[in-house]
Amino acid sequence: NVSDLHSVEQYLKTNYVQPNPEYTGVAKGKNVLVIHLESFQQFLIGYKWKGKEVTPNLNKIYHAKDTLSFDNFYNQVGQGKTSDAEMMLENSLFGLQSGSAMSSYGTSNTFESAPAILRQRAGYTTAVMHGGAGSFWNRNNAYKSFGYQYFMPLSYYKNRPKYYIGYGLKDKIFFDQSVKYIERLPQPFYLKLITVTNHYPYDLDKPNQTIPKTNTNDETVDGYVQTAHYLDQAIGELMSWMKKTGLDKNTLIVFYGDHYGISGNHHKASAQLLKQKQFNDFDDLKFQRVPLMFHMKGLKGGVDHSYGGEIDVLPTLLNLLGIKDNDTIQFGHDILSRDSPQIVAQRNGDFITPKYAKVGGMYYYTKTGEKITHPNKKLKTELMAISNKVTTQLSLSDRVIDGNLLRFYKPKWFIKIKPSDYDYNKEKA
Ligand code: GP9
Ligand code: MN
Repeated sequence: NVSDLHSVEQYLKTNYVQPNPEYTGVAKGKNVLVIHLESFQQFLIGYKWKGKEVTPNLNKIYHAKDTLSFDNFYNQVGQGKTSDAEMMLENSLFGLQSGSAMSSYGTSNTFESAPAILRQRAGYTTAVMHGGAGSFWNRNNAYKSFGYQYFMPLSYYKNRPKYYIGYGLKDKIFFDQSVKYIERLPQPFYLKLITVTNHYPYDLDKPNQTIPKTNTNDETVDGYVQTAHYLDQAIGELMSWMKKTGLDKNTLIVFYGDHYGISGNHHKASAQLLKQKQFNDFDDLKFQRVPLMFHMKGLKGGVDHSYGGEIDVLPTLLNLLGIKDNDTIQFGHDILSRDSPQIVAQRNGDFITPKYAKVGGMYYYTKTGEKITHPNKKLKTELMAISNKVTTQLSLSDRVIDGNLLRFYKPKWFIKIKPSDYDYNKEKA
């Protein structure tokens, strides 16, 4: 109810973090291409198997001088997996403690999402393309609530038995067929491409297995490098198409991993992959880091070690585009800001900061991974204060979603989204 809204507004006012002025508007007016790297973990960047780089294309992008790469960027998904990542990146609202916010509230809730903000503030044409079923995670309804003008799921693509694995078209085929739609998008566009081949249990047809499996003998882990390698090749093909068309000159590409691929109950195999002797819950949290990269011709790039999470991507992107967000209800902040608290909440109340982490009820020193078993009074107070900030941030975000509070608040420049304005059926495109 409205009193909840006041506590949300109060919290956001006191916790507002000024964006980094050095980056304000550096990508103003550019196309924004968001590439969703399915189940892609940060450790794959630079990882070699049998002397071969698993992801040579993404490695090159990661180290390029015009790429801003983050190496302490964490996924913050709950049970909603991909859909929680989408909820966070489009709204800077967390998914829920259980279930999928996009499935349960995507149809009926009021949102003030990225596509609507970019369209209303800067005339962007907005679209999502995905080689899987449009109904998965309730996307075909949620995207209307987010104000996406176009959504092209599998029904827009030519599908053949060999084209499809797991949850959708193989990424190379998906990209290859998407380019004719991308060419027809009015610019500037805000376009999200959702990949899917690098998805548990990492099946891939023999001709595409161009790197050997790993040998942990955990069959749900050993195929991971093969589908990651395949995804990377698909990215390489897309990047050369971008170059050929000149789109690379006026497009900011946002790469992000949506969540971990190897889940928390494969410690033995994960330790083998990382050539580590021991591997505990804290190692697992770090192992689940995912990439975030902003790649754009002329961008002052480099590897930034700031701690941040998926909740922070939208505010960071809006600052790069020169779009103000100080009157929106968003729970993240610009990762590049010097005033960032660098407290990265996990959906279950765990957290990590440059100094401390809380994983499964145990506290750790982040730098060394050492357990904090007997904190003195001062340290205990500090750890409790961080823990309280995390639970407050999560519970207020939950209230916005559970209470559909954006019905009662919008920035004065924002025009309320009408989902009925959008129709994603193919014949109407
Ligand atoms: C489904 C695909 C996979 O369309 O995005 O979703 P996930 O299982 O990772 O949530
Ligand atoms: Mn996913």
